[in-house]
Amino acid sequence: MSSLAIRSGLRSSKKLLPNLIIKNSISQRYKSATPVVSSQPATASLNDSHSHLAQPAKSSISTEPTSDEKYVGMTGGEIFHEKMLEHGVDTVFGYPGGAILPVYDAIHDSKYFKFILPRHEQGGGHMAEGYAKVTLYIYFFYSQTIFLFSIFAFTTLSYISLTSNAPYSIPSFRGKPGVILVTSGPGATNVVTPMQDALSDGVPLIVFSGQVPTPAIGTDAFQEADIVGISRSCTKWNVMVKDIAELPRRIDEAFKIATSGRPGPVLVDLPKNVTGGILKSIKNFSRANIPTKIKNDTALSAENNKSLDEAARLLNNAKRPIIYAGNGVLSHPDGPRLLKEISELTDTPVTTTLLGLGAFDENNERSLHMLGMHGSVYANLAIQKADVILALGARFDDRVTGSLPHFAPAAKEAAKRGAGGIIHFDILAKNINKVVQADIAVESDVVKSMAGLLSRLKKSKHDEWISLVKTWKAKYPFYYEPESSPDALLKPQSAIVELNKQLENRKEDFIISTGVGQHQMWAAQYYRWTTPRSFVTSGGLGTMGFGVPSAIGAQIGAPDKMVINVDGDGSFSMTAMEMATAAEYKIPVKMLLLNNNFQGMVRQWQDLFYDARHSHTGMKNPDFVKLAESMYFRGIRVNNRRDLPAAMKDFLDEKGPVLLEVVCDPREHVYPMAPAAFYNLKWFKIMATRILMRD
Ligand SMILES: Cc1ncc(C[n+]2csc(CCOP(=O)(O)OP(=O)(O)O)c2C)c(N)n1
Ligand SMILES: [Mg+2]
Repeated sequence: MSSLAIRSGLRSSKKLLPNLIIKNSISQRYKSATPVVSSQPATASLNDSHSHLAQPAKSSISTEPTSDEKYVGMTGGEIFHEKMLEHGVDTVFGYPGGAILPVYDAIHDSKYFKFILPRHEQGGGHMAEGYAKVTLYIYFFYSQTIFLFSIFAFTTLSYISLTSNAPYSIPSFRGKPGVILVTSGPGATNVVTPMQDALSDGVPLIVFSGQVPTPAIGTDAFQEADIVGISRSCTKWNVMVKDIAELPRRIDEAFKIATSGRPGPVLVDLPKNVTGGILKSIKNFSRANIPTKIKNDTALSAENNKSLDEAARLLNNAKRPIIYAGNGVLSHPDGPRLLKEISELTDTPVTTTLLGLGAFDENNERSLHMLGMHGSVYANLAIQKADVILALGARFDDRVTGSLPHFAPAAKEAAKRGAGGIIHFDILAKNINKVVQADIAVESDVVKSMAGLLSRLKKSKHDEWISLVKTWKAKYPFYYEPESSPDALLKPQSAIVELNKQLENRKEDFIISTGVGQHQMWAAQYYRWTTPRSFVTSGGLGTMGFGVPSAIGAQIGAPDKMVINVDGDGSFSMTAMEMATAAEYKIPVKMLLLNNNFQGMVRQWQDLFYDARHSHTGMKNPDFVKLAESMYFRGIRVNNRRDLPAAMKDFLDEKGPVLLEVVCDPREHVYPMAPAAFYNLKWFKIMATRILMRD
């Protein structure tokens, strides 16, 4: 019998028969449906290179009954539904299909959560990521029932967690995970990109995928894909639930693993006979043998404390220190505060990665803004000249370091004399010494390590160093050549400058998402980032198409903020259809579309390194205003300097979903730029001088 027939049989009989009889009949049908095949995938995959998970303790199997008994008599779909309530899930993104129908039936008209149906599973996955990226603070303050109690608990727990060696494991501090529920085969494979994106950027994402019934696995059944195998390298952990008795604990593990350590994606594969079957008894799947012992990465070990002593000694004696802060600083509400305190106490300038933007107020005089390939000249000069580099929750991505032999020569030289070096705090062992050899490493929760460091630091002043850095800041600002006249074709940078100007003093009310390309870099460069978790962007993977859906997810996660997606025409076109999702659910996101009618970033590389041969990078775009209007957005277009301020104001004042298309010059390049192979001090000076000379 086809799955559809089973489904319609269920619907018609449901009216007549008691619930339990229907459930039993379904599970009987599954039992006799297909021959049993012996080749079954591994039960759980601990994808260790991405995670903190210790191997299972083999001897710890226990037969003690667990609280799972309360699920006896429920279908797998119903257990899933109850688990969402238990884990405080308020939004599920997803797309149905045959293999996941028992779950969809169980969540029909759920009172527990909102359901968002995207137009493509990739869109749903990025929505879930956008939601997860902004919910760290929101969850705590808005989802808990008693606001005042939350403040009290927050203060107390922060104090305990940061002043003692006791591990703190409050999921809200890690952000709420994004949850997505998809069907088997193409539904599941469409989420591969969001999973890899979440893995690259440390985003807690939980994917529940339907699967063909267990007896059919390995038979090339309709819509069968080995998603456990496919997703092994793009998840922290994945599992196929082969017995309904395992389901409750597997769902619990998924939440725990996605949100602990360095957050990341997990996948739980749900065969249809498991979700459609009924839990009759809980068997011996006790929680004691769960192969997911989370390493205690939040406590500072004796070894960590020794390293912190050494790190403090280097910083206290530094002549030219710099802090290089990444996404890890944003993993806890206290991260940005501690960063500011460390910077102020030790008079140390701070540069951030792309994903670290917002961790440090960029209007602070010690801010050096973003570093790396398209980072500021002054941040890159400072990191090259610094004698002590304190890397906080950042992983020395190649877009940051450029050519490794040329990276941080002064710190490396100081380390040889015992008078400086590179200090690296990271929660993930894999990130330490992966790219750059650290002189001192603290493998632990970054924010906890920062608190430990702060207590060891003494007040210092670096007048000479700070004044040198300020000279660079004045000499090599982010710069572009403005339009030659008010009617000339707009420069894309002008749109970001105008946005920044109009949002001045109210940045905390806004979240910006982006696609990938030049527009993303200009947003990073010309918007002054002041607020933690206000930037939602695809960093490690650089996923075009991320902007539209992640903005929708962010708007759901942070309903009191206004979310603006700064996008490029190429990236936007990949997932623009999700605007229909926004319209359907009345999500008032804004799209600021920088339309250069080109894959601008690739064109830039073709201009610079391929004699300006624009091989397949130009695009004949649709009429974006009409496209927006067809999906119930308001559409506005601007193409000159004179009209930009009024158009931007109109765009920002609009209460409903709106798109502002900024038609702009395709010839612009993102500067500064340090191509990976030539990244050294000399190159930067040449580049910066060239930019200034154009003026
Ligand atoms: C899914 C995906 N495919 C290809 C790329 C390679 N890529 C990086 S930037 C870019 C062009 C982006 O064009 P657009 O979105 O219009 O942004 P612009 O650079 O013009 O601002 C491409 C093709 C990518 N990052 N992601
Ligand atoms: Mg473009």
